[in-house]
Amino acid sequence: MLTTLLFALNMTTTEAQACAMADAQAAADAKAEVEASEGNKATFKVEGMTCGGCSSKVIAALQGVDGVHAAAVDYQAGTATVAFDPAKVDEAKLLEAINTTGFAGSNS
Ligand SMILES: [Cu+2]
Repeated sequence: MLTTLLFALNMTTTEAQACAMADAQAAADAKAEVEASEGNKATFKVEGMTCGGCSSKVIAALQGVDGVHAAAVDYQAGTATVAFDPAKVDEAKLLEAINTTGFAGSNS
């Protein structure tokens, strides 16, 4: 409910929409970089994100995990894509890191 309200407020100005488009492009670029990185790749669903601040929080949590090479988060699509070393970290640990941010991560 709060999430819906915040999203509605966020979309009340044209400036916010222009930013949303730029954010979507930045997220797509970051995702392409992750997919080009070394290691295993995994994409998770992340629920509840509403802005670039939210995605930054999730990216920081993932990058703080030992074995993570790169992480890209798209708050509009509600996804996190991670490149990681499977010898150091697994998908369960990555989900745990996402969940420490307060957003609900799950296998997509
Ligand atoms: Cu946010």
